[in-house]
Amino acid sequence: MGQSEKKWNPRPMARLYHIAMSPYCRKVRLILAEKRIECELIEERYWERDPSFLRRNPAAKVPVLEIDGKIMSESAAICEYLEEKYPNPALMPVDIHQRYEVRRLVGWFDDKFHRDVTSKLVYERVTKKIMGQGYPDSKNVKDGAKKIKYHLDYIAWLLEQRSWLAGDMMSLADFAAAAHLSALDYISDVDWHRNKALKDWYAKIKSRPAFRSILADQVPGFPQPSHYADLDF
Ligand SMILES: N[C@@H](CCC(=O)N[C@@H](CS)C(=O)NCC(=O)O)C(=O)O
Repeated sequence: MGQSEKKWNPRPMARLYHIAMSPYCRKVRLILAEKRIECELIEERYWERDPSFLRRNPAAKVPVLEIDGKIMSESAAICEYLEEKYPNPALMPVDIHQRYEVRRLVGWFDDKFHRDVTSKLVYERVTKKIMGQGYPDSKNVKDGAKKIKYHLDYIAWLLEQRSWLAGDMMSLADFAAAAHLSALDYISDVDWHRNKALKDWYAKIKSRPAFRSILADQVPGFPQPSHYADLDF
């Protein structure tokens, strides 16, 4: 292969099996992009249970990342691997207590926030339709819409004391939160006017080059709202 061919057709360093609206997949995409790791995205309709997908991840969940000759699943483990293997830019603080805080918040968003909010809004409104599982359960949607308020207030409360969610540096915790919020923002379920600190934080993270691929997402049957990719939302 000639030099120019290499330049125009670089071999992807990584391959991510994902679905666009999955917060866990979005988090991994953001971390890969922050670390400037090129990644080929492959849509994996996990509910179709493709045998090759089940071989890659018997847990049948996305994201699945192929990198460095390995196949990886579980987004938190993937992100920590990326952090250790590709430490620049650093997305984990050095101090052990601050590292704990990052991990606590990643857990908060990927477990509690997901259970309270993302699963009740994104999955009910979007994923169910894509999977052909019928209409949103209005009780769940109502519950998610109620609970997101408390979570947005919690984020705002954290940001009143810190410049980033887990402390004074941008970390995996910010990307975990932004991954969920960006999926919710795609369906206009985040009230950015609820708190200025919250909006300013999201504006900072949204304007990072790493966010571009997520802002370009188009989910068939769900047109992107105009504010979604707008940096002055
Ligand atoms: N703990 C996993 C959760 C991944 C997950 O639940 N992904 C969803 C899509 S957002 C999925 O693949 N669900 C399929 C299933 O539960 O069968 C992670 O962090 O990677």
